[in-house]
Amino acid sequence: MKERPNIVEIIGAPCDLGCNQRGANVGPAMIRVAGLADRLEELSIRAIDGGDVPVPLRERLGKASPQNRGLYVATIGQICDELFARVQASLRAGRFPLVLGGDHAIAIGSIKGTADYCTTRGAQLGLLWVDAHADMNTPATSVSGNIHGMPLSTVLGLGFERLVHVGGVGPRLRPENVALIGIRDLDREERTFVRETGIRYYTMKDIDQRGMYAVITEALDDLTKRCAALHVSFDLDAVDPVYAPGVSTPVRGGLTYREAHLLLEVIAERGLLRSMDLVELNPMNDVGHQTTRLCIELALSALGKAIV
Ligand SMILES: [Mn+2]
Repeated sequence: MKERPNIVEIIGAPCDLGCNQRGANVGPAMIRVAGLADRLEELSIRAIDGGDVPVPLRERLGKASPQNRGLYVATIGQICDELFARVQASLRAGRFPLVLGGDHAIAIGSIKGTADYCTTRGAQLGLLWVDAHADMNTPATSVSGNIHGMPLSTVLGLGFERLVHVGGVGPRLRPENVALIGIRDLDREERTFVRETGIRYYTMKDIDQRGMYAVITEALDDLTKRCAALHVSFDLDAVDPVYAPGVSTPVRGGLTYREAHLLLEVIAERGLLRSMDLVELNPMNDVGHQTTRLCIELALSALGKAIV
């Protein structure tokens, strides 16, 4: 599967239950209204809108507290089970699932869906996690208890059992097949975990020193030794807040506009990208819809839009 995917299935996951801040649940609607499908069609990519996975209204679930945190874990588990099934169905139909978050917790469903699809076909999935944060907390290390800070450790097999077993299957991803790119804000225990778990990681310092092209080329050269398929989980907060203010947890010192595009352009050139998440757009914090527009542009770069 070297060619550019020519049918993209847009799947919305309008969930903000993984974080304290409201607003990420509006992300998929904003990206659609701003014209994602039309822009894909301009690239001669057929866009099919698969609609949203059902997400219950937060107002009807009650507030999360240390005492009833299980409430959101169970609900996020259901949302991710559904997303797991939807992503697998999309891949089976020969489509490219483009998953719109929602907070980053929803990536548990999409990544497990693609990883399980690959595993059952004897292939390994490579995961590129692009983020300001490592998202590698566990219920034991998390200060906030927010599940959007835990999805990477969850897909590696650590954390809430309900979420580790989304889709009814165990962990399907090997740590050596994961590359974390753009990190600059980690909790203390998370740092130890990132170092010890065996994943590849590239901090903003690495990107500053070596340049994005060298970093992403090295990451891809290694992943593609073992992996015939790639998934990108792109958290908008990886990008500097100057270009992407519309996120829930902005951190200064992030990717420039061009570094973000170059990353995805180089990934697209390899021809192995099978699925992608674009998460953590929070339109409530956006300035003039620029982060929504950036989401669309990044999707186009990942799907093969070249400058010339
Ligand atoms: Mn994240």
